[in-house]
Amino acid sequence: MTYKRILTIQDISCVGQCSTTVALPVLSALGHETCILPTMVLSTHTGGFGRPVVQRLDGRLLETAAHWRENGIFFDAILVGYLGSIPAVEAAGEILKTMLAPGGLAIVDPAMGDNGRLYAGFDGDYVAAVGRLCAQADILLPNRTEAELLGEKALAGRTLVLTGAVDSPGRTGILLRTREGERTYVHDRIGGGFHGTGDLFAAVFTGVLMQGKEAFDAARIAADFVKLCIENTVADPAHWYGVRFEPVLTKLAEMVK
Ligand code: PXL
Repeated sequence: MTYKRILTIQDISCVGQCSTTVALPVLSALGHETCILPTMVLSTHTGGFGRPVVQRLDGRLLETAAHWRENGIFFDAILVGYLGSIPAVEAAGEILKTMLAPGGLAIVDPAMGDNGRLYAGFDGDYVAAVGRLCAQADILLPNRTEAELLGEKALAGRTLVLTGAVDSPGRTGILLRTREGERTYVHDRIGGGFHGTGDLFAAVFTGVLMQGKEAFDAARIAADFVKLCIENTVADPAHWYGVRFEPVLTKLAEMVK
C-alpha cells in the first residue's frame, strides 16, 4: 500500500461535516499521513445555521509553512478546499508553489458556491482570487456553479473533474477532462443535495488517486462513496446539514480494492 503525506488546506467548521472534519478522517482511512492547515475556524459551516462565530487564522499560514520547510517537511499532494478569505487564498497559492515534494500534486477544489450561488460572504474579488489559485493546480475539482463562476480561462489546461456535470431527472454524474479527452460517469441521484458532499468527493478522490489509481477510477469511487453516504443520511430529516459518512467509512477501503 502506498503511504503518502498529504496536506489539506481548508477551514475547520466545528459542526457541520464539511471541509477539514471530512478530509482528515477520509484521507487517514485511505491510509495516508494527513496534515492539516486550517485557514479559519467557524462554529458551523455557513449553510443554514445562521451567522457562525468565526476565528480567522490567515495571518499565520505562511509562517506555519516556513516552519515545515525548516524541518524539511514537504507534501506528496496538497488538497485545497474552502479557504474563507482572500489572504488565505493567496497564502494557499504560495504554499502550492513552495511545499510540494518533487512530483507532488496540487489539487484544488475551488469551493465557493453551489446551486447557482456563491456561499455567504464571498464576492467577485474572492472569485477572482480563487481563479488565480486555479491556475496553479494540476487537478481542479469544481462543481457546476464553480466552473461557471471561474469560466473556461481558469479551467483550461489542467485535469478537470467536474461534479454535477450530468443533470437529468433522477441522475447525476461527473465529467473527467484531461489532455486525452473526456469521460463521464453517470449514476442515480439521491436526495436534493447535501452540504459537504463536494468536500467529501474531493477527499476521497485525492486519497484514492494517491494510492496510485487512475483519475477516472478515483472519481468514480468518490462519486459512489458520496452516493452511499447520502443513502445513509436521507432517512434522517434531522440530519439536514451534512452527510453521515462515519458509519460507512470502513466500506470505503473495500470500494478501493
Ligand atoms: O462545504 C463547503 C464549505 C466549507 N466550509 C464552510 C462552508 C462551506 C459551504 O457552505 O460554509 C465554512
